[in-house]
Amino acid sequence: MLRPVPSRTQTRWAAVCGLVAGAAGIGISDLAAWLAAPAGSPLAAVGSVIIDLLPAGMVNFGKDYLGTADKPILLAIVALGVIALAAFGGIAELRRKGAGAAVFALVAVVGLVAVAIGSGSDVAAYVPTVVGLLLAFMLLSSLITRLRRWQPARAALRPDGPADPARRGFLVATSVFGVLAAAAVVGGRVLVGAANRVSAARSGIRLPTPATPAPAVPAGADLAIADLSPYLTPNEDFYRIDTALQVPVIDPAKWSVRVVGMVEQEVSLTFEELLGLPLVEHVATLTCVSNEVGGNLVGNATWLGYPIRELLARAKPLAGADMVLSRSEDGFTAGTPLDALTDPDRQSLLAVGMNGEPLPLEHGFPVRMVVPGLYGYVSATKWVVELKVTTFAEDEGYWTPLGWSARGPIKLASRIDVPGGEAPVGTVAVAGVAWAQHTGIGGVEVKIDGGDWNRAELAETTGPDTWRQWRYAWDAPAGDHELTVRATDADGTLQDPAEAAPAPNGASGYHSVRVTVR
Ligand SMILES: Nc1nc2c(c(=O)[nH]1)N[C@H]1C(S)=C(S)[C@@H](COP(=O)(O)O)O[C@H]1N2
Ligand SMILES: [Mo]
Repeated sequence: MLRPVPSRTQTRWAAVCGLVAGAAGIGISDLAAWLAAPAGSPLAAVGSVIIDLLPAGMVNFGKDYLGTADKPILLAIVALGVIALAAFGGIAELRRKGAGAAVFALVAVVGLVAVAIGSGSDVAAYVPTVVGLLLAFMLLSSLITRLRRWQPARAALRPDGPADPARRGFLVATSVFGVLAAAAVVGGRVLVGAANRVSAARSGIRLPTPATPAPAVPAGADLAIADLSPYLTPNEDFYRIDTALQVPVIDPAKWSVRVVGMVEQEVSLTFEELLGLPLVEHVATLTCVSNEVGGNLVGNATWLGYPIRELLARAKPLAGADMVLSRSEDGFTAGTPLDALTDPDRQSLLAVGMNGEPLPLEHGFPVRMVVPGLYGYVSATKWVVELKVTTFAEDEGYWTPLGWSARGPIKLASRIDVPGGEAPVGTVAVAGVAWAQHTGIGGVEVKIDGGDWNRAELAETTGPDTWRQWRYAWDAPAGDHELTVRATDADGTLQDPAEAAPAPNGASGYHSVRVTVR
């Protein structure tokens, strides 16, 4: 079939369509990266790969002559390259349906390869490129369809004929989407750029040596059984719970926390001042009130921070105050009993470090609270910016009006991690973790089917604020079995067997697993 050869005007407009769609793709992928996966910006990923491929001499030349503008300039060059290819894709799409899609897909593949080089196994990092590609192509094909309808080739034959509604439709759509695409490019860059700058600032932080180091983790704290939760939870495996749609991006140079409310003296502290104070290191197990029996919204880390009691001592709480309402940069609040924060025997920290690194962005960078013994929703405010000394009568934390208790001490709990669903006949290691933060675990027992409770062996710990691993050597006979665990705290209190859902103040009941032995 013969296709009409597009006129030059039409070809030019097709290039404009490609350009608009390409820009939209870049902008949308950056916005998606900002929302979902900051490492997933294809533009930034391609930029990083180019920097890695360039000879060091050239990179340094760029730094010397362009200063900190080197990266924005590189990204602008990459973006222009993408847009030029997209313009070509527009022309290709006009000539032959689907040809533009091929050009766009090719550009996206380059982006995906760059993302793969940068952040490998993180699946979320690929989403922004794919979303950008799909939207860019949808836009391109819709603009090209309008362009075909307009047929400037024919319109050009009668330049002063009646206004062509198809022409108007095409021009309006192209300019509206052109403006939106430009806004997306600028907005996406600004937002992702801010996230990347803060990540870079975080990488540049050297945490001070603690004035009070945590006790060394005893070798016997980790039984090193396959699939048993490690004593210390690596940051990348640490559970994450928050109300933030978007991880707050806070420049540490601009961060400060203020102590206000029922105090003699308002106090404020910058990040630099905080790092200059004598910091304490403390190992503590964080737990979410939403954790189901046997669930994994619990993790153990070495925290580095400044005791909140010291900060409160400077502010001098007034008589009558019984709560501190901590507020995060994104508006979350937690109501913590004042005495849990002033207690000289409880290491409640304004934490800056987690397992030897600055806090990861999603775990509260630059500063969060950690209070041993209390569920996160009433104590562990991430991205904390204000501590208001107040009363339970006067104020309530974010979750309290939504049906959760105002006070949230962590319930004594235990969990079976291994074996999974199956085990071989013979001696099987049954193992897990148990926690009773701030009291400590005194014992763990395991029951097989309807039998007696058997005492498990307890691993060591750095102190009462962390979970404890436990194991029990089970002589497993063939068949289907049910294993159940229960713990006793260091005061001799037995774990509550009554089954309760997480709301309003934490789940209770014993964890059981079914195992098939053969
Ligand atoms: N700013 C902020 N801090 C927050 C929350 C939140 O939603 N926003 N959630 C809390 C809850 S419910 C828990 S269990 C802990 C979880 O901390 P993590 O995500 O570092 O594990 O953070 C607490 N701090
Ligand atoms: Mo939580």
